[in-house]
Amino acid sequence: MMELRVVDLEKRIRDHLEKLGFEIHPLKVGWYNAVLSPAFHLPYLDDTLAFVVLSTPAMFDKAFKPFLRNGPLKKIRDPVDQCISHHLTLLRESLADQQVDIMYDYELLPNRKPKFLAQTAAHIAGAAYYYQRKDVQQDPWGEKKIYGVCIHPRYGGWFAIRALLLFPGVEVPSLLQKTPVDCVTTEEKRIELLEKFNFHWRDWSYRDITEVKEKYSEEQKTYFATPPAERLQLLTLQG
Ligand code: GSH
Repeated sequence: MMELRVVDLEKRIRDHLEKLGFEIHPLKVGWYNAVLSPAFHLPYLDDTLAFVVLSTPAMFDKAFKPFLRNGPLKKIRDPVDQCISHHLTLLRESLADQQVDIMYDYELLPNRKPKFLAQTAAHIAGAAYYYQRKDVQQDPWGEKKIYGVCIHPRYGGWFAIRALLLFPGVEVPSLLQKTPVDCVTTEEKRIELLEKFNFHWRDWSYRDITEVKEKYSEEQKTYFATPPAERLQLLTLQG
């Protein structure tokens, strides 16, 4: 019974979000909590079902531009964030029989910590490998603070982690954990990736560390490279 319900639930979420250019990956809260210090633990039972939600390059045309076309352009302060919360709210409404908690990547707790660690969640769910300093053996960075970065097997760095969906009423003790595809395998490439991400992130070259199947269009690149206040005037919203 339980398993069928979960398969059905996953299919409903997938059907709703994939056509909008999102990707979902299931995980158990216990897997996530197990790799983090207590300060970051999510207060759910270990077997609780969750999904990490990614936006793929297609989200821009399939969800974002239609969202802008249908809304009152001038009043929107955070169009990207609002587009995503709009669609996840609709999803939640379509799952009216389920309790769903949604945490967005842009949400902070009162102590300024993020509500959830998006890259850890993506790695643990098998969605995208989270490359960190500890994945490099001969570390050349001394005292410097080095941030890690997720790389997706299809989209390289051309995607974003947007949210975590949690189902407090649904426990999935037998969910199988997938390991993320390790697509940056050599020591040299991993060093190059972390160097690009930490010291040259503005040129976005880290996103092309692997061969990608699909990436942002020129229009989408220009959009995200432009300061938020000047973005909307860039877009051609017909069609
Ligand atoms: N808060 C603003 C909005 O909602 O429009 C800005 C949103 C924004 O630009 N977010 C970045 C993003 O989506 C940071 S996650 N970038 C896409 C990417 O880096 O791939």
